[in-house]
Amino acid sequence: MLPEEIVARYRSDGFVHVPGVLRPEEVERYRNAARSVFDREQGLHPDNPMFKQVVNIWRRDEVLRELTLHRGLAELATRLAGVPLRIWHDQLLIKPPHNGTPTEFHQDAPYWPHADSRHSLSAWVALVDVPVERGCMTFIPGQQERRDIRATDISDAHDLFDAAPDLAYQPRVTIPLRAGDVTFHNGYTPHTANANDTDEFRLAHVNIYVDRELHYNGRRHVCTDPLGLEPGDPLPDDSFPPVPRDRGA
Ligand code: AKG
Repeated sequence: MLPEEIVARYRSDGFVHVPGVLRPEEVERYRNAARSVFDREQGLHPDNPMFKQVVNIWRRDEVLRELTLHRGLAELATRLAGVPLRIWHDQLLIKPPHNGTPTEFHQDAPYWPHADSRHSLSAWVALVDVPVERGCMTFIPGQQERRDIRATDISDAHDLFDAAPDLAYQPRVTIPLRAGDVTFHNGYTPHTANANDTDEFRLAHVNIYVDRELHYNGRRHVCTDPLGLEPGDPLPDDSFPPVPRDRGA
């Protein structure tokens, strides 16, 4: 169970680092699976040097499905969020060695077609050691109540600060991770990840959890476009599984 102090820190900062969530043997299994996905899947934007982004791998890979639906991670996320959750989507974000391209500052939730959402958060799971030089995350603390910022361009280093100039002068917190560590961040916490300037792959698996009771708002998104949802519909359980799953499910 998470100490109250960690939950309090998440609530005030909008992110928190939880070391050692995965055991070394789990990490190795998921890392091998992620590496083979890198070799066999094209990802969303094949020409983008920022990362290879493979979405909803839980539907195609039995091993990574376990990570996306991981009970321990879902329990931690639920404790932090304080509301029942479902998976919105997962994503493998793989930065090859010396990729030369950071993921620029943004909030996540403005991209999503959600209404009535009480909380959303991501679990960013390090499948390798991620020192600063390999592309770990940096957060701007205490900004998770901001709802005034448009969706910004993650390939433009200035766009978030054009949209919200005051953020340029806020302190930033950079969190290097050991393999098996996780950072959880609120869907509205501004964050960035630097380029991978090492000889090793940066392998990160991200579980994105959202309020189980939210509704689709009608906007286009790669995860909902194929489903024919109407504005006001709940997200269907088969595509966006409620978590933690019932034991044995
Ligand atoms: C996220 O998980 O929301 C990110 O933006 C991750 C960026 C990255 O890992 O490069």
